[in-house]
Amino acid sequence: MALWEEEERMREFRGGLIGCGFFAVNQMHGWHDVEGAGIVAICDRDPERLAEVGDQLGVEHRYIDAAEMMAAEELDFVDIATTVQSHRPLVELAASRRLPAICQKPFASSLDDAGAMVKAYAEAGLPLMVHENFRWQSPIRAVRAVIEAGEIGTPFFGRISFRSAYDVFSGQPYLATGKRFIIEDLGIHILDIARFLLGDAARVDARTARVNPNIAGEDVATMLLDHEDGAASIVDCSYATRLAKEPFPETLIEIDGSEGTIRLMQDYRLVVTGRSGVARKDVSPPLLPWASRPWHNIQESVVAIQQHWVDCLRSGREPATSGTDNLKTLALVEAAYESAESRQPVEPASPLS
Ligand code: NAD
Ligand code: 89V
Repeated sequence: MALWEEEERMREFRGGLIGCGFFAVNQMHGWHDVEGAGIVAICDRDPERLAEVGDQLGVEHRYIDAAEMMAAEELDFVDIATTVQSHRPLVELAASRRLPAICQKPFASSLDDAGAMVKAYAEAGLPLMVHENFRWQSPIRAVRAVIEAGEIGTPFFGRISFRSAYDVFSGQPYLATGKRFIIEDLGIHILDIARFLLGDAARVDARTARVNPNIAGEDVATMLLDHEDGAASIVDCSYATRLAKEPFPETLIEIDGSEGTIRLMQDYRLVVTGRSGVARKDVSPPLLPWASRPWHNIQESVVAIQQHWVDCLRSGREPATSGTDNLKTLALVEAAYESAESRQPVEPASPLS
């Protein structure tokens, strides 16, 4: 169902961004590149961050309180770029003001909170999207396109792997302090990619480790997934892996199918061995004018997911990573922690049942 009458839907949508921290700068640049929407007001409870981002990106309307911004501005949506603790109150506030919302990952730190946000938006009849951008990276989409084309037949095995020793803590110091780290912050993206490529998973068996003594949570996770369509996959993540050439933030992928294989290797090299023979392709993401290596892969995906949001608002389509969809990724995160704790396979919960 389209939300707006035709004329209304063709105008530029007015967004308000909440949380002007480390990652929001990418989102702000992304909004400049997106067609059909722009950010007209920003909010951060930290006046310094507010001033810095407002000055850098040229936004005059600035608020330290999200409720005030929502009341004072004529907004079509809000983009919530804060850390997880504030997601539920901000999303519920936006729902109460009947504002479509994008919320950063991790959507919530519990399935109950996530389910409550999804329920609030379902009752309001409004769109809610989780900013789960990794599946929007062009190399990942290239892999999915090969599977969809039937080039390798029916997939029966996958390995979705993110191994690095990149210092993520200097940009995001909070990552070093939480009881949970790599599955909740990074594994959540990689589990979502596994779902995107091989479908939903019915069981997960996980092991975790903490190698870096200076952080509180786990920095290594190895997960075995049983997908509902019959494939098995290994999702492995590490921030304790020193390699000859640092691959951050590349996700490396192996998919084996009944008719062939896909390999997405370091430096964005894609090799497909399939029905049409062997094909090699460079699937490097473009370096956008405002982007910087090695983050350009993630930065490009920010533009793609935000454009998808605008296209969905216009058409009334449900976003691919809607709140409802993301519950399944979040349920895998929870199941992985439970499995690592019990050392037993765990079936992810069905949060809305
Ligand atoms: P950050 O701490 O640098 O920024 C968060 C900002 O939100 C801070 O400036 C803080 O003052 C502000 N804030 C918090 N609560 C607020 C509230 N109630 N009202 C107004 N302002 C509030 O964090 P970050 O590193 O930018 O991460 C933000 C989110 O983005 C996290 O959930 C993180 O997991 C996610 N993230 C996603 C990606 C990705 O690729 N999708 C990459 C990095 C971070
Ligand atoms: O994407 C993220 O959520 C980031 C990073 C890539 C550093 O893990 O926190």
